Amino acid sequence: MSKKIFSGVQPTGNLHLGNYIGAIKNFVSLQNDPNNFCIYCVVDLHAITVKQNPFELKKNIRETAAAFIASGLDYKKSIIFNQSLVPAHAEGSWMLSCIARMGWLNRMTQFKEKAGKDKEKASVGLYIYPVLMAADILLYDATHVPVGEDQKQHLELSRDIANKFNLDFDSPNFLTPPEPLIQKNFARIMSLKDGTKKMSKSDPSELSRINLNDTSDQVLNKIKKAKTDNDPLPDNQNELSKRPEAENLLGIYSSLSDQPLNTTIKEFSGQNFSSFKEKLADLAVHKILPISKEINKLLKDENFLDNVLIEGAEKANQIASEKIKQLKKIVGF
Ligand code: AQP
Repeated sequence: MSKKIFSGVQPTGNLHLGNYIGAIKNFVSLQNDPNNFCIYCVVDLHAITVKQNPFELKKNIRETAAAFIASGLDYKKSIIFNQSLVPAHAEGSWMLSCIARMGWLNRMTQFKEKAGKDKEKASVGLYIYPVLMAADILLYDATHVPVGEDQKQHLELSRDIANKFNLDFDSPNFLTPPEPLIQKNFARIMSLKDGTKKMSKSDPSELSRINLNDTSDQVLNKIKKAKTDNDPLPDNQNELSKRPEAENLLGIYSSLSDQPLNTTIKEFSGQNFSSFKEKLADLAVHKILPISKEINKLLKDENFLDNVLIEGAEKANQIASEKIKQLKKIVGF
């Protein structure tokens, strides 16, 4: 079956191994299936839901585009663009925010996590972030959205918004409720400093994540310093659930070597962390270094990156502005 794919990544800093394993690796394999039509977006409107330095934001938009291309996304096969160049996203988001219910948004766990204890001080944008995400997806009639596990709840909200709009305006099938594409394995890569916390761009500790543009020395050092426990590596998966750091590192190894977790467990069972970490570091450097080199090469040509995004936005705009036109007509404008 042919799939229409849409997904996005926020330009909020260097992309890391969690973004790569949880999302971008999957973006590339979906793109390489000729049955699929793929749109990948640098979601800069999402990024400003928390305060950004304008100079850094511009840099991060280019860096995210460079990381996409360096990881294997091809701007000739997929549409690659940044969200703020296509006005339909903001316009669609407003109209859909009149469909979404407060009660639905109040249940979003990501807002609770990101807003922290003082949610009165969080931006309104952060609160309605999932509505903008729904607009992103629904404007392109995307059928499938590859995301990490952390975005599953937002995808369900997009489905609820699509169904309510279709019902409220008696327009069956006008908006397409999207299906999440969540990898069964390694959908959530954890911090190298705390196996119970998601690896994240906004974690203040650089040692918590491996960035896609890290040098080999940085990768080696971060893996060497990654938190572990004192026991040898286990011989079965059950034991891993009680050892989050071991589970995370073995998961990263399995994903990067494209082998099932059980095979990795067998390979390292009974060994101590130091010898396993050496193997993991070699593998991570082998996988990350070509991406890192390519990112740094691409970043030297800002015009090229800007043109990829502008040309992608022109193609995206053709699709999204047509959908907005129809949406306005249905709403009565
Ligand atoms: N740790 C992770 N494990 C697996 N997948 C992950 N993703 C992010 N972190 C992990 C997936 O990457 C895609 C892009 O994410 P994003 O940058 O748009 O937003 P995020 O989930 O908020 O990522 P970060 O790194 O945590 O950014 P900040 O710190 O800025 O909030 C998504 O598909 C996501 O699931």
